[in-house]
Amino acid sequence: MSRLVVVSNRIADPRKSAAGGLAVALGAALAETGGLWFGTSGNVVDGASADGPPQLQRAGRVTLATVDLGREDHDRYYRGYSNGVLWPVFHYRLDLADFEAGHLDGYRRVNRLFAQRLQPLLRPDDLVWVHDYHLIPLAAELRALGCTQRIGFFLHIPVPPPLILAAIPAHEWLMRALFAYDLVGVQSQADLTHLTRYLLNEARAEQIGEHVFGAFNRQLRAGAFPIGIDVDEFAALTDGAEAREMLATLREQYARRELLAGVDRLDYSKGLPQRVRAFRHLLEHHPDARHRATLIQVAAPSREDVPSYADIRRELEGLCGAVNGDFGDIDWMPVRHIHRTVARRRVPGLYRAARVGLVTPLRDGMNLVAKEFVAAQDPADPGVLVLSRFAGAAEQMREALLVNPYDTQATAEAIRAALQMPLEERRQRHARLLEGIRAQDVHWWRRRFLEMLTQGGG
Ligand code: GDG
Repeated sequence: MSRLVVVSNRIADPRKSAAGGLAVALGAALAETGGLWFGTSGNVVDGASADGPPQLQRAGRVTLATVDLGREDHDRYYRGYSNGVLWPVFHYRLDLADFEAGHLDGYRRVNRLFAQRLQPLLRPDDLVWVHDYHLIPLAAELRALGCTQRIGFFLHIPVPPPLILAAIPAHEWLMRALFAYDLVGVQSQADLTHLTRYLLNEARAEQIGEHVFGAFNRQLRAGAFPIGIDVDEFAALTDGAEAREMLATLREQYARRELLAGVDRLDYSKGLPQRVRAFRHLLEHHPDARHRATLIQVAAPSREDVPSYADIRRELEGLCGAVNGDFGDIDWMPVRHIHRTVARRRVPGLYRAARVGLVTPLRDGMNLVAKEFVAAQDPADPGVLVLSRFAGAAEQMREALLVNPYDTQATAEAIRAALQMPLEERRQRHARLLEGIRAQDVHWWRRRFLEMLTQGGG
């Protein structure tokens, strides 16, 4: 069996309890093959990026290799290009993209630096798996250094329609770089359709087989690999002391009320203002919900050095404040907006206490919160998931109440339907959803991707 090498912008120690499901899943695959995980350390150093080989650290059978980035490299590659250009454009937000040329230079430079530091660590029969939009050109840089290993790429965020991609000034260069990979994985069928159309119409690739494309003297295979969660790990977390304590506290505090819960990074793609407006609409038009329904919205701080993130925070705070001011009472606060990261071990307690889980992004690659919410429910008395049709997860989770988050009234009606849903229907929907997320969990995702990468086609 080939050694697995995972490359991502940040690495997480799979043994640490703060590590999320993805780190756990990749950690298991890495441990099986005595693998290597390569990425930035998260330390930003003054001046230039660190010279010399990466820092190596053992984590059980896994080797963690990290590089420190210099301030300017970090700013241009991470904040400027990855999160100031690629993130907004891939989430259909051309209006938020800042196409400053210096950002692209930094992005190229850091990808080259990654390749230079990684290449000496690679063995000829390694299987290399690169993650996400920060590292699109990495395989091209590795190939330029002579690497012939099989290299796969998985994009965690959506692929927008071709004409949106084509607005990126260097889109030809960026998308051409995909041909250095043997396999490119995306989250959903919609993403795969957009990618295919881009490759055929914009990159003028030739279609060689189903999802196999030829251009620039290379072949590229693409596929949809919807990511899942580790359902058992999440169930164990739900059963843990901290989640139980959270659940007990919320049940006591909200004994006579019904909770709606949202847990997101504070990101404009997550549709948080739209969600609060829908909740406001509910309170405005259905007075019976007043004094009864309470929305707890955890909005974990994220990318605070990118200006559009500061804007969304202010907008959300304004909306929540107005709902509380207009509808709240001495003994009832309609919205609790928590701008803090809640400990991972407590999160399932909040999910389980909620009658309704609100997952209403404007665009999302997959959205793991939707799956975690389902995994955390009590099958005998489960909460209802209200899910945006624009989350990748909506392709799989058809038994959720699917909504268009731009449609305030319809979203408010779906929340109302969720609050009023009879027990039997809640159980049936939950059972089907749980079956789905179990069958297509994170291990299934990882196995399918790696099997296809191993089999070839490139
Ligand atoms: C990208 C894609 C795709 C959130 N708040 C807190 C917290 N979280 C955890 C959730 C969940 C994770 O963060 C968020 O995952 P998502 O999938 O919702 O979203 P992104 O971070 O945008 O991830 C996305 C994903 O990659 C995987 O491919 O699904 O579409 O955008 O696990 O629970 N965790 C803790 N405290 C919080 O306050 N501990």
